[in-house]
Amino acid sequence: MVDITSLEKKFQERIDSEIKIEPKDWMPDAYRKTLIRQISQHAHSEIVGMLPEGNWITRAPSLRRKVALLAKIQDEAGHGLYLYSACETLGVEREDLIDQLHSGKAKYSSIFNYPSTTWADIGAIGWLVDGAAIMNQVMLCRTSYGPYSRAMVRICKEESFHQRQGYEILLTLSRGSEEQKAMLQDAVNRWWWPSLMMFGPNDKDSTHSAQSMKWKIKRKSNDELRQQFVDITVGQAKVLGITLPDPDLKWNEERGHYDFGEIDWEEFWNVVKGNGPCNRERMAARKKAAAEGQWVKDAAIAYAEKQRKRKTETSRVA
Ligand code: FAQ
Repeated sequence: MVDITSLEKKFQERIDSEIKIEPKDWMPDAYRKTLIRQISQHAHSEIVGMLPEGNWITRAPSLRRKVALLAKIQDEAGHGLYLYSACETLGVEREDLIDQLHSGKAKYSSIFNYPSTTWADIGAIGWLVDGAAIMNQVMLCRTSYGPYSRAMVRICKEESFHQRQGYEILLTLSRGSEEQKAMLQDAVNRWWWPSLMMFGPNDKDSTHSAQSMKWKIKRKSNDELRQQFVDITVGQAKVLGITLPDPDLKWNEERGHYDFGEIDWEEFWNVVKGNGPCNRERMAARKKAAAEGQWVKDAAIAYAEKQRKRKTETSRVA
């Protein structure tokens, strides 16, 4: 009989020795389950995350801006695909994951349920949303599950480019007319708090953190990463000549960090539960895209099947 306790002990020893876990290795069911949960949520976030930016493709202020925005959104589709592939190595079907998203069972990042109402929002998404995503994802390059960790290395390279293009949009606005400066400030006022929410609940309220840290799926806690993000971002805001919408934000000499105000957790959980400003709109857009793209999937499957048959016939003749 298999001794689960000794398998679990060996598994934890591998993690503690920084040996990556690969798809065919033995792993506890709960490790597999939490990875499927986190990686699929992450994949869904990348795909739903294309929508607020997609809203501005036809209205980008110049050809150069349009090309960069298109490329960024395509990168995000690619990130979603690497992550769905990484998730499939854990024994789940991509179609099932997508069904869970469409039926409202699966979560995706709260941030993508806010509207992008002006061009400055595209800069703010790049600077703050990609900035927060990178802060979280750099540690995930060292996550204990091999396929996830390798996907993250590639994703992080692209995300840092996204963050810079967003910041550059804002820098341009900051040197523009009074209206442009006001548009920049307004976008940052609206995206600041939702960006801080991206890191998840406070450590004391985080359901999965302790176990995920033990398994080295997560290397830093939600609060640690949020603090790191605030510390880095304040200086960048000064260069833009804007204020961050938090009267409690101030340098704490003793802690060597910025103190910041309390997040509106009621708003956060409301958005997570599906009642944010754009949750319904986002899901409707995803479902419409899936239905309208079904013929492409059908055609690709039919083509692959035809190729497979042709190969079998050729090898029979030979
Ligand atoms: N939104 O126990 P914890 C991007 C849920 S990618 C919604 O702390 P955990 C790229 C959490 O799932 C952004 N739900 O959970 C881009 C759990 O619920 P469950 C996405 C949230 O997993 C940029 C419950 O709360 N990044 O932005 C959120 O240990 C620009 C309790 O929470 C990733 O997914 C939230 N913000 O820590 C694309 C990174 N926070 O599952 C386009 C990978 C928490 O029990 C444009 N994920 N919840 O039902 C992670 O690192 C982790 O999953 C955390 C949450 C840190 C997000």
